[in-house]
Amino acid sequence: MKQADLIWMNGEFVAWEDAKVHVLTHALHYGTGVFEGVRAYETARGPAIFRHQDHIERLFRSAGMYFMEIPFTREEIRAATHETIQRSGLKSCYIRPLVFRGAGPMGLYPLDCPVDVMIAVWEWGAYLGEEGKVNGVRAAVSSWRRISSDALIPTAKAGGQYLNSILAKIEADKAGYEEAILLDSRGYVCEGTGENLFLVRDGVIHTPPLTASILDGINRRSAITLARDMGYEVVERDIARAELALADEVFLTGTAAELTPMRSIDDIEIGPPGEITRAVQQVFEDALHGRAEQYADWNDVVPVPAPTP
Ligand code: PPE
Repeated sequence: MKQADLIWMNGEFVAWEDAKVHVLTHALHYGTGVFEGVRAYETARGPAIFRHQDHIERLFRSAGMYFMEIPFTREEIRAATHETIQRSGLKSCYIRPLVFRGAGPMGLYPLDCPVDVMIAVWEWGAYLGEEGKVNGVRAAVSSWRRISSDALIPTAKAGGQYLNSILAKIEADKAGYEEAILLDSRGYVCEGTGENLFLVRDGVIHTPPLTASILDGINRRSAITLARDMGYEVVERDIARAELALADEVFLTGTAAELTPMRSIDDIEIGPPGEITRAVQQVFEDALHGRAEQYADWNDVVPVPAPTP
């Protein structure tokens, strides 16, 4: 992993190897942290962060739902992210902002612990493999159901919640699959361990609605917008598990996974990436890399620092 030399921690830059926390950090024990996964791409206008403002907004919303007050403004987080990328010298990178309950009193009541913030960047290639992005991944429906809104907050990106995805991911890997698909508590299709899911049938694109306990993915929203602009019909509705087997095409979206086609589910062949998946993937990649004029305001260009005289 090509990493940056510096990590931004609570308003200062520290060396990558010195970005440490105390073992009594509350978030280590109870998962009381919220985070984002963001990507910056090399574009003709310089490195540009895809839908940066939307990620910052979600970070603040996730923090708020766990009563964490972020001791920086949205604009400060944005500027700190820009500077972290500038100082890293990376042209494209994955960006991980994390807001977490730091070292303080132990026990479940967290509100007396400090709120710490860090931003790290590194180079991260194709999340589900380069081969998977081109030819599709093999997935299985998990025996674990996705966390539901009567026990946790599916729309929040909180560390502790990810133990759910982690159980599903390990199970899928041990069974020889690249990814898991979780159903929601009612048994409808929800999402992957770190991606939203779309299926295509008879030329129409379908994706589970927010009420199916999904994460309100930023790339999901982007894919919906792009596909509709391309003239496709996109329907947000509950999807029964058996519909996965009947689908003509299935694909996943997420910051890390970008747009990754699915080749088989539970050993039922879907086949190589279909026409609609490839068409949407193409425009999506153009938008990520700042090549799509129509979506240029999705690219937050990292300013080049003025040369020191
Ligand atoms: N569902 C889940 C559970 C999820 O974690 C992600 C992102 C998505 C859907 C897609 O959301 P969005 O990135 O806004 O389109 N998963 C992040 C974490 C991956 C990781 O391994 O860490 C990501 O893609 O960055």
